[in-house]
Amino acid sequence: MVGQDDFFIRRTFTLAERGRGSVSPNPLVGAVIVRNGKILAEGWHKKYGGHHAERDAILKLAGQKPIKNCARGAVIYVNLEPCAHHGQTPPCTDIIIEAGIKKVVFAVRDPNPQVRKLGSVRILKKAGLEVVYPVLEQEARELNKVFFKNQTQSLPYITLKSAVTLDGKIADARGRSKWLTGPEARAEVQKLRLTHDAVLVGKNTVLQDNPRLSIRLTGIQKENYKIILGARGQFPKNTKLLKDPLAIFTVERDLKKLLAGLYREHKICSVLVEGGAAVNTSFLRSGMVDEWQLFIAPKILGGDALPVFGDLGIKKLADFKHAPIQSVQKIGADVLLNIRFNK
Ligand code: AOF
Ligand code: ZN
Repeated sequence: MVGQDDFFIRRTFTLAERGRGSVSPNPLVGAVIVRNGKILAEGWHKKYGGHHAERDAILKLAGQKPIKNCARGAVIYVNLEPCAHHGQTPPCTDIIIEAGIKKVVFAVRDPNPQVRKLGSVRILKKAGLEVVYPVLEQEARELNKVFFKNQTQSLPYITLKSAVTLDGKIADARGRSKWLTGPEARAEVQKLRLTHDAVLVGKNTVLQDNPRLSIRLTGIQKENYKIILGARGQFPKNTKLLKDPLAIFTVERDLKKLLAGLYREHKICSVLVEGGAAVNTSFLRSGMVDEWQLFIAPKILGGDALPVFGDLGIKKLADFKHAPIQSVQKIGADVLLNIRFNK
């Protein structure tokens, strides 16, 4: 049987999802207010700078009436520890206490150092509230995997995306790669671009394909940063990315420094690395890749075709790189493996 806590925390995950695409660099957060097993109000963080989920739910419940004791004796469920700091919005702990809530159930501690140092749990307990955590912690971390990476390492979350043949090739001997995977898989790549703040490619990809790296999904206006590992001057005049105001050309050799700068200076919270082989190799070697979205086409090229990775410095079998598979999905005629390196 699913316990009540699990049930309502799962509901907060669903509500939190509604903010996807508009709350970054903030986390996805949902909240549910419950009394006697019945939901009184639901809320979620809708956009960056807007009300936090807890406040959204409490304001809905209060309606025209005063906030004071509007949720007397109720339980609030949240997928993240309520904040106690003054950011762009006042502390959630204040409004939770004011609303007369008696118990707070949350999924996972907030990794934000500002929140941590104030200690929401202590504040809530001191005000006489019961506090329960963690609940479904792994799922809650997964939901906000980008936020957790950002807050704990001051780095963007890195997803490597590759499309390969069954024998691990990304292009023929002359570098031609259009198209290995089918239309369904390519549509999936568009979705990946949408859920990341930036797309990153190496200079060979730009010279070879002259890509736009834009998001081509009907009804979507969002434009992403494009990071190109190469100096502007290295590309011919007709290079499409030269005209893109969101294109960042860079010759930074230290990947970690580059990524830290993108996070610090441009608030780029997640980067989709789209190859080619040289970029794939240096990212994998650097240990910076969190996730690998590997599309496998039912094709074989053999021989001189270009492999997805070059030399990784691995000399013997025992030194192989671990690449644990999180999920397997059939997409059209292709297969998508989701691989997690840093879990
Ligand atoms: C919550 N509920 O719905 C969210 C929280 O600048 P602010 O005021 O929006 O604060 C941002 C920080 O607050 C963010 O880094 C994270 O630690 C927390 N986000 N907390 O209690 C929410 N979005
Ligand atoms: Zn808050």
